[in-house]
Amino acid sequence: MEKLIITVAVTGAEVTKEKQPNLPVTPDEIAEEVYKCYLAGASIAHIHARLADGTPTQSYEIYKEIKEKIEKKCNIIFQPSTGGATWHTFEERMQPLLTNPEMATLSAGTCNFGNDVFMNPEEYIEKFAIEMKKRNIKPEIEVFERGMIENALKLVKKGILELPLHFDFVMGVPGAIPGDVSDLVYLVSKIPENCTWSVAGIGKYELPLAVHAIAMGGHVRVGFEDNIYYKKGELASSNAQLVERIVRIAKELGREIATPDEARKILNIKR
Ligand code: KMH
Ligand code: ZN
Repeated sequence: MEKLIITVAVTGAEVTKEKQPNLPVTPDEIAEEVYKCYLAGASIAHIHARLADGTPTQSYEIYKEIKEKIEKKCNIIFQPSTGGATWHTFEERMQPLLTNPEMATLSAGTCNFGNDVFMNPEEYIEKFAIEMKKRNIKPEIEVFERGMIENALKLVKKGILELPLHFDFVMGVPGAIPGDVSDLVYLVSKIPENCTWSVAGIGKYELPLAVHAIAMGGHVRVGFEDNIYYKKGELASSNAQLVERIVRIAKELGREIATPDEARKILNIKR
């Protein structure tokens, strides 16, 4: 089996310091947290920027600052969010792409997101994909519902996205696909054979889906964006603690951990 790519989603757009006191918020805090996760075994850092007061922002300047601070510390793959928070405009969501990251997320459809709606009409998906192609940015296709796989494959037919794609199944968001193992097996069965995939289980789904992904040959995303607990009733002490657990489990299951450069090869990232 391929080595395991661990993505860490250290901050997200929804979690607050009130809920998780160890949440990294400032560029310095985010870069330091990402570095600790890199040392623990993460090879991709999925990034959401925040203002100093914790408000989610898609500001080009702040993403650039975070990128530069991370790059000074390590060679982890910087993967900013084009999803932002549900209330960010399309133009705001575009801004992180101006930092020319190696990789970025591309949400492939609209879904309910708790009490909000995460808006991704075809026009948005296509425009994000065109910008990524122009800048040679590897998209990670975020799949919150089964139909989103087809939306991405439609763009392959149009020549805007290229196979093999890398999918991230975000499972257990209230209002979108649940996080049962049978749902994961179903999604995996619907992507083209040569594509790669990871799973980001929300909340209580994070650990069981990660364990199944390791065994199935997929890849794993963990971090405070998706889950703030180490176990029921016990907050995680850091994002690195969540990465370290995945590394331990993977080793027990005979899956080696990919370095950032090995992840670049697996994902066909050429710069
Ligand atoms: N915060 C969510 C509304 C992404 O990063 O690309 C969207 C999200 C997806 O987190
Ligand atoms: Zn995100």
